[in-house]
Amino acid sequence: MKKEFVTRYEGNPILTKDDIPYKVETVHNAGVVKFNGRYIMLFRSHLDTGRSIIGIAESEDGFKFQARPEPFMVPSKDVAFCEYEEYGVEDPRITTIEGVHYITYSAYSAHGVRIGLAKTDDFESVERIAFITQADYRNTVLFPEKIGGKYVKLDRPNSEISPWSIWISYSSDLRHWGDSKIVMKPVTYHWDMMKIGPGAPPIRTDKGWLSIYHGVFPTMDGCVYRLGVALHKLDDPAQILGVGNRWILQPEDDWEVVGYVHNVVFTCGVVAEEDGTLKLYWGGADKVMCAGTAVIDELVELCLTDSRPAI
Ligand code: BMA
Repeated sequence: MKKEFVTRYEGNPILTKDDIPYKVETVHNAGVVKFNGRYIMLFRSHLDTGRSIIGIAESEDGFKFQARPEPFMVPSKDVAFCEYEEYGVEDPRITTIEGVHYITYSAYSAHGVRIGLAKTDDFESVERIAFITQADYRNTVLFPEKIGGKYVKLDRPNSEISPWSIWISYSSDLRHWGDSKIVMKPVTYHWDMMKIGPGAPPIRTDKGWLSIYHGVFPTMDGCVYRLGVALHKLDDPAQILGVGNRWILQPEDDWEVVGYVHNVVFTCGVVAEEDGTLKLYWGGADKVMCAGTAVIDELVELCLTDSRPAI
């Protein structure tokens, strides 16, 4: 049996608050994409008000990142958006579709948390498009291509009356979404039994869309956030071909076990490389950014050969 699926980068954590040219308390839960041969990271930071903004950093090698002097997204002042972003913007995920980089982010306000969609061509300026959920949603990823002529997203509605599960929805224009269906649920007395949510945007493999998700287990000492994998059918991603029974990453390094929120590894970003590996990025204990690598085929095999039920 394979021992570890993710090899941690020896220089972790790769980005902390000390690397940021303005005052922040944390650097975590970042989306990452390759753009013009460089890696662009959009990371979340808590300010000392307890509210969050989104910063930007760049790298040549995907591990050593340099933060830019100014944040990339702060709560909007635009009347169309400000009411729903007053308490902050969080957890950006980046998906490139037909050359446009779309950013899904959690928008917090007195009305709860919902998902905003923004876009950029160049990571210099950003344009908000719309809110693509109502409250109470805080994890949404877009697939990187249209499937069956439609844009596709995974998200995780919060629920008081059923386990928090992953749903799929479709859209013709990225603004209006429908035909929603549940695709994946937590499993009782399993590492992801309390709640699951989409993590990094899915990546295409020969055998299906590989999706890295987070799962939460409640303990007497609080919740533990870990990462797992699921494989969705290429031409019909509502069908799950397998969900890995084992987690692929759990809090182990000191900065994953102790931080702003203890015992958390939480991903918003992955980059698939041409050599069949991927770079995985995760927030450690809601305080620092970490990175590691994995072999894509091994994660796909885990989904297909050691699978727990999707529903
Ligand atoms: C989730 C989100 C994430 C956070 C995680 C662990 O509900 O709030 O942003 O990383 O909890 O605190």
